[in-house]
Amino acid sequence: MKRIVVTGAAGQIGTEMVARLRDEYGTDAVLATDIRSAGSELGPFAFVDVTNGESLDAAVGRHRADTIFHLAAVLSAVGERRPQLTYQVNIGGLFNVLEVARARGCAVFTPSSIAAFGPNTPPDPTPQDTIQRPNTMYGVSKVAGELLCDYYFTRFGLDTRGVRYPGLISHVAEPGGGTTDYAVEIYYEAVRRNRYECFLAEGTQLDMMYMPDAIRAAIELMEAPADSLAHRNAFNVTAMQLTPEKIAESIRRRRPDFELSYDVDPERQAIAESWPRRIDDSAARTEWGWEARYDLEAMTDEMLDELERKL
Ligand code: NAD
Ligand code: AKB
Repeated sequence: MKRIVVTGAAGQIGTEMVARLRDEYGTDAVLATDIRSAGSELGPFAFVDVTNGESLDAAVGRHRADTIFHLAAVLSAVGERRPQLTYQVNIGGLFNVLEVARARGCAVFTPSSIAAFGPNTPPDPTPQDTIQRPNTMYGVSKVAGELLCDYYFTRFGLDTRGVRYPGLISHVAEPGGGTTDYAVEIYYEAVRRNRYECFLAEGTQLDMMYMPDAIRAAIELMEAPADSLAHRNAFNVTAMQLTPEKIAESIRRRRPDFELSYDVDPERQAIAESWPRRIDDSAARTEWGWEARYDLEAMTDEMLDELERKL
């Protein structure tokens, strides 16, 4: 990877991915693109709507890119409110990225999600290769994306790689409308008000990961020798299994008066209940040495330190 285009660069992952890639490969080597301009002053930036294949092709060509980190997407909760848009951006946008990459010989990183599983997937542990019948448009788009990326590898020899991220927790850019957003909001509200009203119910367990691990996972997978990969796309990766009350308990080590209450949103609760409780990431560990570094306590300490500084 030497010259990289990042789509969806202004989002929760993109903001930190671009910064990390620029540290690694140089500021000018990384072109950030999005349909909004957040962070555009920090280095090379272009407005690119991934549903417009020509505009994407022009940006990739002008930058002489050899790699695309494709992060532009609509997430699960917004996806249920806007399923048609989700189809266009998540499936149509990925198709454009793969076609541009095919024409220009680029490697492609595309994140899938725990949302690619559904209510009849074995929830604990969820194997790498298993039943995938999600019941959200976001989940449908993620399964289609996994299959498309595999197809472009086997049919055209394109170097496509990807992981199934769990819910990601971070303090730099706020999340973009997912079901796991509560696990970020809880830290912001702990610092702002010392209390949080959670939209998921007590006991709802989901896989989660702290952002620095998620960024490292993407870069390590893209740098892994191709002949070590039996899978290429959609590697299960996880770091911890969290419930709202587990996070609250961890916050109370530092803020003993922190209060957690619940006002459950039935739509997002139903989405969460259709997802795994614990995914098995042994394929990623075996094939490219994946290992998370942050556990809940280390993440909580860093999240609170950073948000206390920021807010
Ligand atoms: P986000 O919502 O924070 O950011 C997505 C970005 O895409 C936004 O900046 C948005 O402006 C941009 N975008 C939307 N439509 C676009 C279009 N038509 N053209 C170009 N850009 C467009 O999302 P994120 O959390 O950064 O997620 C990035 C990727 O990682 C997505 O594929 C998502 O499904 C996946 N993922 C994220 C998480 C998580 O917890 N954040 C978990 C699993 C998978
Ligand atoms: C969401 O909740 O939609 C995302 C995800 C797990 O894909 N954070």
